Amino acid sequence: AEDGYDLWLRYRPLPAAQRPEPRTIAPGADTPTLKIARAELQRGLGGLVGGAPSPDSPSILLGTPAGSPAVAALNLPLKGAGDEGYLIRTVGKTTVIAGNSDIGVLYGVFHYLRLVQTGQGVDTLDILSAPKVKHRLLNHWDNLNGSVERGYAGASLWDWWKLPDYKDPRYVDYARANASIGINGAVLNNVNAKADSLTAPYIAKAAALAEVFRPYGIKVYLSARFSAPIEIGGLKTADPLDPAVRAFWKAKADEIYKAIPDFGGFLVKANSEGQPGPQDYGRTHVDGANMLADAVGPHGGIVMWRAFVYSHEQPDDRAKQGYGEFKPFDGQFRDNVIVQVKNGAIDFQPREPFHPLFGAMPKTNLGMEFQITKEYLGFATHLVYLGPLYEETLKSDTYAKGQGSTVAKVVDGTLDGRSQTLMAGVANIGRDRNWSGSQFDQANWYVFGRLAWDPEASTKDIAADWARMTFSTDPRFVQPAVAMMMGSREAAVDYMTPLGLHHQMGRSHHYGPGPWVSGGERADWTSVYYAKAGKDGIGFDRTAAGSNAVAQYAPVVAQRFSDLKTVDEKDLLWFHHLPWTYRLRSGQTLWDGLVTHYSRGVSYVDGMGRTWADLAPYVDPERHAQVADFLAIQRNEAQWWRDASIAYFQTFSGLPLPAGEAAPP
Ligand code: GCW
Repeated sequence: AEDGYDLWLRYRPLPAAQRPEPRTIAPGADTPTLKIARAELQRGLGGLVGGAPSPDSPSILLGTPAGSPAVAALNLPLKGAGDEGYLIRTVGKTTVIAGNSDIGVLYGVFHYLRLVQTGQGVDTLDILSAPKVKHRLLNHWDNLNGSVERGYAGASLWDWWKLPDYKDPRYVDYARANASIGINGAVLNNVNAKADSLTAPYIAKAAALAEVFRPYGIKVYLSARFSAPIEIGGLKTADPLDPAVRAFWKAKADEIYKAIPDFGGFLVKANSEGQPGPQDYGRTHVDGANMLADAVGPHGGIVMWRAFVYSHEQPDDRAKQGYGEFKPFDGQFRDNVIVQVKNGAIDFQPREPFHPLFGAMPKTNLGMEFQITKEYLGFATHLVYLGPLYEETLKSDTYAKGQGSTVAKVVDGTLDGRSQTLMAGVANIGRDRNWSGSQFDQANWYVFGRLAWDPEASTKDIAADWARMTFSTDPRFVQPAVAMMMGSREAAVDYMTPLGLHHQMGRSHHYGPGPWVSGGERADWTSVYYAKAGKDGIGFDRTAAGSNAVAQYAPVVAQRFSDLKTVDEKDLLWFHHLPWTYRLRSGQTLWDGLVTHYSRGVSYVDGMGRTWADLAPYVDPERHAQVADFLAIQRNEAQWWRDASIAYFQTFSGLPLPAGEAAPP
């Protein structure tokens, strides 16, 4: 069935005009990874190209200089390929796919197949590629009971009941899909972790998954609950300076590495949203992270310590807390600790300015955490391609070392010469046949992997690759589909939270509008806290006159955000509280402009519906119908967002709608 299970690795026959000649695949070393590489080539070319090669057909030679005399004899310049990269080069009638490691070769094979699959010529190639980020990880927020926190694609893929004895073949498909985009690690369990995940039975289950993933270059990692020494270690404390606690973690690490020799390490959410952490004992993030780092360090493991922290007390401005708690510790974390920072300081909103920690901790490994699952962007039914969101953040200039100090350069380590680099994505994968809950959400998994390999890549080009691989290489399909994808995130910003508004979603589930949400246990879980709408106007003043969150950015950036003449209007109400009659650059009042943005979001979704209808000839009926049905849901809900937001905010603005705008029902 055309249900999307194949993802972007469909390998259906290419149109004749795009089909290269059949090729023979030269025999070579039979390591587990190279066997997979050869089988993938066979499968890919068999499907895409078909036909039987003849004795004088061109051939493909793959391998490493160390494992293949034929590759070694070519004396290829493989230095730039590093540990995981590859060189694809045409030498006479042979295409060589070579790397310094088997996994590099497998990545090269996937690149080669992508060229074939997207209808690009493969006759003369000379491509050198190496990942710019070392740890390219999915973070699964998967619970041990099979549910997935913020997961919209069904239950967890990991069948904990049947592991370790039964290894679902789907684990191979998962590993293969990840390898095809360069992802090299998976944190198996939720950051809101249960200590059970570190007990012997679960270590055995994780080891079984690690065994399946290993030939695909994917390491497993676990989220560690900081209080595990109490819950499963029989201790009275989890104080990181307590010798018994330190001994517990050392022994735990030794036990894990015995079962999983290439275990990646721990991810930790500590002292945030009620999770235990070192501050419970009057200790610091450094004390906690370094203790765990010392436990896994001798085995080559890392600790990813999350900077998404905020306390239970009424915060001053939640946007400031991560920076406030971490910046003072710059230079104090061990070399194998990576501080994992969300792209923005609040929480995976449709749009946030980049997190002020980027660029602010030059003596610390800082990793990026993006969310692939669309917690705040309409779950699985809204078509929102996240490429432009990721790209906007990565291209943001921190000015930490003058102009050009982009977030991408912090993340890839080049700004401060760091090599423990990390890009993590909160996975959108579950047991749905289509993996991600919708056809188009597969693109978000895809673009995340490609950007982790190269944070400076163009997400438009990546969308085009994905659309060709997933649906059709016909330009009459690709061009409109990519255009539709590229504008889809801005449309969601428009109908949900235009002009710098944020966190206006329904309470706790975060689906649908809830700008009126107030009260409850925490102000910073309410929409009214973030929008600060009143008769006088709307927006969160983060300038020096307000919470002064702007001061956490480099002076040039702070200045730009603070000044109404220079702040980008897309961030306007993130940084400023303004009267309803404030004049936007368009000449419209703020009120009229807000209404216009909401409506523009709705019309964009309308347009996507029409575009998709026109694209029916290029898509199989099954996938086409599902996307069309989801777009209809999105259309209704964009309207709901618009109407609800306008109706609510109008109670403050007291202003009429601009001409031609329909009143909410
Ligand atoms: O935004 C919040 C989510 C929580 C999540 C938390 C986090 C895993 O609503 O579900 O918990 O972020 O990132 O820790």
